[in-house]
Amino acid sequence: MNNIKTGFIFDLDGVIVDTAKYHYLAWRKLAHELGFEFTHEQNELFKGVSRKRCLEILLDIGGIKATQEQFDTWMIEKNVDYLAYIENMNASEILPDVPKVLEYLKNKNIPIALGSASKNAKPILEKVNLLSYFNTIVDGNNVTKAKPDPEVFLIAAEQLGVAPSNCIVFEDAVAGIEAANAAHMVSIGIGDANTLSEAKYNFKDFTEISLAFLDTLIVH
Ligand code: B16
Ligand code: MG
Repeated sequence: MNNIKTGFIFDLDGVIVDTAKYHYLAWRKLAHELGFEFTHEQNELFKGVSRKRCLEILLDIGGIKATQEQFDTWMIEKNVDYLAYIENMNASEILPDVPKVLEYLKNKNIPIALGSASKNAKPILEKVNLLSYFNTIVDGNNVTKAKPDPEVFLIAAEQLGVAPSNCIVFEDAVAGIEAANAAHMVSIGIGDANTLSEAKYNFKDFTEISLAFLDTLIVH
């Protein structure tokens, strides 16, 4: 019988795959069309942030006022370009040791959720062949409030049937760590420890996470 009461929730971009580089290319293309530059540094502001909020920030950077119609058109245009960039993604783009961790949890029958701001999460997981590891996918299509609101993670916990305080969240974005903490979950920052200083634990990537450490997080 599976008596494990712990659930694991993974963010997508920056945790499972590096789609940030494709988001960047699509936003930069739009910025160029609108006549301004969009840098890698500015792209950092977009991590974990919803598509709508990203466009608002981009237009602020370019000093552009948009009508609602233009705003909607540019949202669609960015996503069409983004989908073209990710079209050929495959398993080679999975970040190091992510499959090892997923496999370990799956073999222990531990429920696993995706908790992402992206509305393209499911097709991306399909492309990289990881969809079958997830008991539930909660993404930008299922939430009304974006991270740092805890909604995405609370829905994931509910769908996994696990108490929020027994959920572990892997996140690469400041807003995501804030959301996990607000949900009273165990937050694990993946990336720069200084940037993600609010996380309970910090790792550069999954190669630093041992299976013994995962065991310490699992409540029976
Ligand atoms: P989409 P995550 C986030 O993914 C990205 O980090 C962020 O840059 C992007 O704007 C957001 O998804 C929405 O993505 O345009 O595909 O709906 O880190 O929450 O997995
Ligand atoms: Mg992310």
